[in-house]
Amino acid sequence: MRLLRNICGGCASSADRESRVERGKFITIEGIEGVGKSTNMAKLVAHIEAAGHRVLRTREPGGTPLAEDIRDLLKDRSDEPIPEIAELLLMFAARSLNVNNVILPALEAGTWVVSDRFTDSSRAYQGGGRGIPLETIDRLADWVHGDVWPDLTILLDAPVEIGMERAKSRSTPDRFEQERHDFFQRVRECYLGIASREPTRFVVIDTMQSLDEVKFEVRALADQLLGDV
Ligand code: ATM
Repeated sequence: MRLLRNICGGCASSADRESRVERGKFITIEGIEGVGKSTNMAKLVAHIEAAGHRVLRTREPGGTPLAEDIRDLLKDRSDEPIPEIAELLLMFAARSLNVNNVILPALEAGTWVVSDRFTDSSRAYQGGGRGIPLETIDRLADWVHGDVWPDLTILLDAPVEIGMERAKSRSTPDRFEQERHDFFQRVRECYLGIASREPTRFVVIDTMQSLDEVKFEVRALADQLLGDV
């Protein structure tokens, strides 16, 4: 796992070493709207809890009171245009709060963390969708969360028209959901590109399969990580 802070092994007492808890695993779920993130996240969390682990659920942008306020600004404020750089910086401001105040403390206490979106969303939406270079986003990611990257990222994938159709039936569209088909097409392609470049962290699940098949694949991925502890 890449999520290691400096630990002075040589200077810790043997009591310290014995009490050191096994770090939790960090799993993220990604994808465009309408691919079934919430349903599959709930099943994933239940499966990991059933295996005896504490699990903290979070989401981005959001996850802390202040980060949830930033989420509201980003999703629902329409009285002033938000330049793409401001959008990116607000995403990372919220992420900094979530990583430092929620995600890292949980992982260090041995709790597993399952997050609905993380930095791959910034790469896909602000990078693929809005056109900000991925190198800029990755530099920001390095600054904001360093080595804190997920152990596993599940990318739920579906054609854009299917996702948009499913999402449309749910609620009034927010600022992101009002984007057009070609925006989401770029987001989807960017996700698939990142996944193919990082095959050890990413697993892509085709959500055009039956719900049971998707559930089976998600559980199998969790089982691999559970066996890995
Ligand atoms: P949901 O939690 O409903 O997925 O909405 C969060 C929105 O924020 C989502 N919009 N859509 N469609 C994707 C967007 N988002 C980004 O643009 N960049 C990010 O870094 C994150 C975490 C989310």
